[in-house]
Amino acid sequence: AQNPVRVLVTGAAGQIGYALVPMIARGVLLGPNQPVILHMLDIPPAAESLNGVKMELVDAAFPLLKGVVATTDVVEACTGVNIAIMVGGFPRKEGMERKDVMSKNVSIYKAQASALEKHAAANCKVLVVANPANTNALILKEFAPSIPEKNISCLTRLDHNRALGQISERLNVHVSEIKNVIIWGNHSSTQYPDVNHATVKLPSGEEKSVRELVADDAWLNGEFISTVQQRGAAIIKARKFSSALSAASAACDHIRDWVLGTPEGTWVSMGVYSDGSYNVPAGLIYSFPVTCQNGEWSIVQGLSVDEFSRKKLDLTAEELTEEKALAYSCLS
Ligand code: NAX
Repeated sequence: AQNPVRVLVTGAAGQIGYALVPMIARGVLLGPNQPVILHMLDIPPAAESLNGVKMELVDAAFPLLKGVVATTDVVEACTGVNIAIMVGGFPRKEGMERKDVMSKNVSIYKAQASALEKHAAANCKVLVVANPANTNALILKEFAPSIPEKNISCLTRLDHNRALGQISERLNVHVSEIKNVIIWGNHSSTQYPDVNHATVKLPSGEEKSVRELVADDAWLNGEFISTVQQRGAAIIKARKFSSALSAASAACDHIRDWVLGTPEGTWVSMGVYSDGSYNVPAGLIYSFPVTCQNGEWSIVQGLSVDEFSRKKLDLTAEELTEEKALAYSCLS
């Protein structure tokens, strides 16, 4: 039998946590043959509720789940973990200044970066889900200098999946037949969902471009983009709570593809450390199209970027540059 993999979920007593931990325990994250030990972290006010989640995990009798650590101690939570999914953070509350929210999250991610650096397993892979996801991941990277930047990422897969979902509904084709959409930039309303390289596999086996099949540039350049950008708000309006099951599912997709690889000819979107590809400023955590192999992502190179797209790539980069400056101003 394979050795269990230790998976940390922070904010595990929250909404996404509640949807995510059973997926992990069922093998959705790393496949049906990989045993896991769950490490769940939350803060003291949520300790009792966290313990309730642990009780339910015990009661679910998952065959792959070899242990559960539920704690409010960040060192205990981080010790020996191979994968860290950072869902815990400080939410923006009505009337709060952006800077105050940023400041809270900067101090959380600074502390958790140090704990991961000191106590996680070598080569631990980190996924930041909590908002502002790109900038929280950047702070984590800065304060965990011994964790390679290749191992730190943020979640834009939900946005990627939302884009696939919109195209699927529009063309009435199954989502699994569509590939190679891209989310560029920030996990925020400035993100750019790009279908210029996306294709659909037709029943004949032939691949056709999404732009050709949709045959409505006004929709693709307008409503499609804003629907994906605003989908989080639409879910809140409908459900009175923010997306949780789709966020948890996307986090599993992100880690599974990173660890087990993307299918040949297919890319996915991940927020990763920019090396200056596509003239995105280096040193931001920015969502790019990536392929994964042997546990490592690489940015897909050489895709054409038209003038319309260029403006959108730059706009979301500008927002991230501002967020970075705001985060740094919270450090001093
Ligand atoms: P909840 O408020 O339900 O859960 C957050 C949990 O984090 C709470 O249990 C809280 O006690 C805990 N927490 C707070 N500070 C902590 C700390 N220092 N250490 C450990 N745990 C801590 O929020 P939920 O709906 O689960 O969303 C979690 C985060 O995901 C939010 O920041 C949210 O904005 C973000 N999202 C990101 C998405 C993405 O695609 N990147 C999409 C979904 C979601 O909106």
